[in-house]
Amino acid sequence: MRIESAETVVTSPGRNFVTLRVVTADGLTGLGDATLNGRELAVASYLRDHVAPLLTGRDARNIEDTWQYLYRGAYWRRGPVTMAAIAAVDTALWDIKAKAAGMPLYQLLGGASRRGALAYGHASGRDVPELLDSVRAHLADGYRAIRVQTGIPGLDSVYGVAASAAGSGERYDYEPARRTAGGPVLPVEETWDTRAYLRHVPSVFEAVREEFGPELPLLHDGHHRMTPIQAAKLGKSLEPYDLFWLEDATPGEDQAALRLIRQHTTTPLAIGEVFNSVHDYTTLLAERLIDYVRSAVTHTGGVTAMKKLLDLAAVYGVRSGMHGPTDISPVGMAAQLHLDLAVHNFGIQEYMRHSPESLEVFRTSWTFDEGLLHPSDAPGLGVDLDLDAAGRFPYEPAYLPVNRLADGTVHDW
Ligand code: GCO
Ligand code: MG
Repeated sequence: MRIESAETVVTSPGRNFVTLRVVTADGLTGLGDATLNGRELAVASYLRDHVAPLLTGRDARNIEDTWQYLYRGAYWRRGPVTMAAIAAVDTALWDIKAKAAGMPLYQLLGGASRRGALAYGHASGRDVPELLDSVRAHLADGYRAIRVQTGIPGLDSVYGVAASAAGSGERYDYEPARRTAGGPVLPVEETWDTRAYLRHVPSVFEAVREEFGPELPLLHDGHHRMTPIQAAKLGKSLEPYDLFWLEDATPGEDQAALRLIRQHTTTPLAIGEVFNSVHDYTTLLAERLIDYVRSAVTHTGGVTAMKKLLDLAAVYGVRSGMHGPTDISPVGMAAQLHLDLAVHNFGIQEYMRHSPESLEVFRTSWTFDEGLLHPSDAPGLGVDLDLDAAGRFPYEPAYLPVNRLADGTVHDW
């Protein structure tokens, strides 16, 4: 099964996506997601200029060997650009293998361990009443687990709060990367105050629990902004509201910081959406400092690497909670849904709905019923790429925001 071509497709149906499309001599097509929000063209060039020439003529069946060839063979290891590129190749080859077998990918990963994957959506509001409306809208749309983010009194714009907290049926999903047609574009700058945040958040969860009761799984993302001692304080102050998890309490590269948080709170902890390798997790797993692994297939080297990471996590009783914002393309999401269905240590799947334009370009077959996602039984990943539709949405430069403290100091966003 010889690889005939490997084409990198950049398209922007409402937001930018990078997709690798691998075609074999016997006519099978595989797709892989390589989208790195705000740095898309770096991965597109890595694939086009450095990886595609190595793929032509290779045997598409040898997924592990191709992974090692691209990882060890590059000499330079890890990093989000490299690992997103390897992920795209790996995912496309799994798509091809499953199509050749005439099976949905999850069958090749061991078969279904559950009926579907519990998904959480992103409720948000500029204030508490708007947030409560957004939670209601998510419940009406079928979500059975909900992430809660709000505006902070005194701050103009805050991570995780959608521009409009629309009602059911309307779009309410948060899209942080801002596009400016025609560029050049500079990132939007936001102002941050951790003390104001720490004062406000417990009252938000109190209001949500009062309105919706104790059952509903609630999640929250700290988005890397706290020091370890501030994160410990927040985890403690949220204990009465029984969170499903507190995510990215501190910047992820400091694994040892999690020790301090863990010593102070029983609020479950999730981390890893900006990680790109199993090596980012070794201390966190071996010392049981986290409860959920947040990596995405797209940024961690694909299905092969994600499965190995989740198997290592299983040894320590740590579960999956794969990253699923809209910047993970429908191809990347589908790959995760197959893993979600197959692995034993599944925890939860983040699921933000893609825009109607994105779903014109990427034809998905997954279903979302009663709060559970299922990847469908279509052979392969179950996603098709409409090249004509992709061509109608050319790339537009976009950046994620930059965060500053009131005195101008750059802070983690
Ligand atoms: C999440 C993430 C996202 C990121 C985004 C950056 O938990 O879903 O924090 O909202 O900010 O993916 O590209
Ligand atoms: Mg996050």
